[in-house]
Amino acid sequence: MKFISKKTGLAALAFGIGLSAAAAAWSAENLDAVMKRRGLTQKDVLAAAKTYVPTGKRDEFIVFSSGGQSGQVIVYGVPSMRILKYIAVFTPEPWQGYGFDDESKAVLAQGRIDGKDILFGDNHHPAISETNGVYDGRYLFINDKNNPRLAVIDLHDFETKQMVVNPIMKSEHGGPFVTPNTDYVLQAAQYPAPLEKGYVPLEQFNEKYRGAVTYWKFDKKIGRLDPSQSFSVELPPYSQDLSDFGKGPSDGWSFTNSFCSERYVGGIERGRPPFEAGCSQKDTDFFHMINWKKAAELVKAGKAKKVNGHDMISIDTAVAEGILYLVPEPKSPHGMDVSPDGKYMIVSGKLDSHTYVFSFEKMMNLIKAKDFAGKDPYGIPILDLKKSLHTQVQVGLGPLHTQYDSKPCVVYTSIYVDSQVTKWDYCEGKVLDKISIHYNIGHLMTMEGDSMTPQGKYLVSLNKLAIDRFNPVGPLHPQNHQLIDISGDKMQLLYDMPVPLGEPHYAVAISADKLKPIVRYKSGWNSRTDKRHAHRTRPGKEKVVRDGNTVRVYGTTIRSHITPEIIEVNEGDKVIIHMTNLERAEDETHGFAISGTNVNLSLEPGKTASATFTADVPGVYPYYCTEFCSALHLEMQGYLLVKPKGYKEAAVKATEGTVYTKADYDKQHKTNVETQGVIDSVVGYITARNYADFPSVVALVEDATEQLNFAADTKKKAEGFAAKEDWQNATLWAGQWWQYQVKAADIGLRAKTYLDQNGAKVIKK
Ligand code: RUQ
Ligand code: CUA
Repeated sequence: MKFISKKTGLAALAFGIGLSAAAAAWSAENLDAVMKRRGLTQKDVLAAAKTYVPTGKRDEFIVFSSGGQSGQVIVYGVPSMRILKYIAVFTPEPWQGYGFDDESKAVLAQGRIDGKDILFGDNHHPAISETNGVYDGRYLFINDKNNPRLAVIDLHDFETKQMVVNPIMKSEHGGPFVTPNTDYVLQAAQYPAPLEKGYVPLEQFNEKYRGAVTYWKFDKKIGRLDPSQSFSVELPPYSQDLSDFGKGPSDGWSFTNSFCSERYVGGIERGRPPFEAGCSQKDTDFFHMINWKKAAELVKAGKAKKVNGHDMISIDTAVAEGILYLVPEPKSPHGMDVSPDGKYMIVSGKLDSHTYVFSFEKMMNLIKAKDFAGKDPYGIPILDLKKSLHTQVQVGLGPLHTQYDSKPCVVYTSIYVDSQVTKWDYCEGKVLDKISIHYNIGHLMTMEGDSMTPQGKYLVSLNKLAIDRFNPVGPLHPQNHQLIDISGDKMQLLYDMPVPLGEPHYAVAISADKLKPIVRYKSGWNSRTDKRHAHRTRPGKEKVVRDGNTVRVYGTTIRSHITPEIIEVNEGDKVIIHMTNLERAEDETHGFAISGTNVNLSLEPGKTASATFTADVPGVYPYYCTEFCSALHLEMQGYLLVKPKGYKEAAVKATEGTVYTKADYDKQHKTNVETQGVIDSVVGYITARNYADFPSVVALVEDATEQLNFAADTKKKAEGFAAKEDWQNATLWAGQWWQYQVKAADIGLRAKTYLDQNGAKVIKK
């Protein structure tokens, strides 16, 4: 059964050339009536007006949010809070073919630990690459706390390209953070553990367990981390936590706080009080100040030692070389946020109601004067807390993270226990405003708020629980992102967005105009390596190559067929399928899935993706395109035939489902000739305009031209068979000729609509 009849198909084409439909009439109901009917207040309507993005319009900022335990990244727009995409990172994701095609499996394989596939990630902190301290929109980094890993996402196509496993840590939390030019990406350990592999009893915690900070070298040109040029600084077994890089005057330094500097090891079952008691005894913990630029020089000078093949500067070397200091900070701290000008470090202690503003200048003066308050058990100099402080502000109970406004000195701190956001002035040290959020705020985020150029305008509160906020969906609730307007003196709550994908720890937001993602790949592209695919296929060059027991299929997809349509293999063969999507038009993605094989490819325009499997069970396996790509999408199908071992082909003649006559052929031929008239008028319309000035129309025209070339080829075939009075082949090829025409016309109409909507000009009559 055909999806559209030939008649209506043609009518639709003709309609497309004609006038557009009249604008839909507006409903007679006015705003007051709607407010009354839906029980909305003035305030609600104002908030709605501030977040509503009309149909066809786009958001001003793009948010990259951690997807928490889903191992993914959630992309959404501000102010609309519309979700745009999940980026697959540490976890297989079938829609994107991630973990289902060979190319992305290779990325996931980089994240193996001790040879094991780790298909879960606990994402915490996304970070956008910077140039001169400003978000440049090129790369996104995200960490996995549970397995100490880091991933690189290229924002030119929003795909995960690389994963690295920390060579010395067992868990990791404070990262990633980037230097102002993204030459290094920082990752700080969380739970202390032996740095070398193997077992060490907890009794040797103080001597053998360690923390660390790793500085991953990033090559911005190729967009990859370089493990061979990366290094770590060994730290005491204090649970390191959030970190930040210095900037401006503090560029060259990094700051990493810690909790449980008591070095408590717990053990309820051994009759000891639990971790929570032993880790919160002291009034202060320590943050670590590390001169990473000098550390990099020390590594170059050969002063690092190798641990698991990785360069690490020991605590002793760091102390002797004067690159490591400790500063007391409020207990159980959870944020470390360097001011946009790089002069201050703001730290909050979860168990303190104050937020502390440290002065980089004061701390450097203490270091220069060797004015230390003491040493920790590992010999690291400790600065005096009071002498390091710029100011201390009472912001509320359980302060966590701080983000910066575009207005000078203005910051926002999340207040976990009080469930509030406090707006305050860190220069003057005074509170300016408070707003209650729905529940248990964790991180908070302002637009580009951790860069040197915060954009202000909006703040998102990332709340840990949703409780009764949304329609009930069972015991596992979504979490809640709340959008807050910070453009005025008073904060105003605008919108609640349930986040249905793990605990979103942190998010970053960038001006949408800084992102320039591509809409198609260069033809035959391996998107994971960003190179031409070694097994790409040009149109007409599709083939199946057998080499012993290995069958390699070089296939293509284009509206609306997969080539080849029949793949025949023998039981036990290793099958490798490379599919190239020949389309150029924006959003013409095809999928490729084979029944019972776990094969599912996402083929965006230009992409080549592969699937490798063993055909171990004889049988018939339909395959098809999984994206509704055209009216004949359902017909985008084929068969994988796996023949049993030793199967002998019997000579059976196939019988046709339907037999065609001369009358059928003539009817089809007439339709095709009429259709060509319609196409010619669309082509005339487009070529009379400056379409070459619109790259997306050029891509459409290229695709349409290709379809028309196919149409011309099949026309010849149909007419050739008609000359031989083979009406079966003649009619079927004439049908295919018409298919190509329809696709060409369909693409042509898309181009025409685009030109009409984007102010194309007539260049010739
Ligand atoms: S988390 S609520 Cu950054 Cu992992 Cu703080
Ligand atoms: Cu291609 Cu559906």
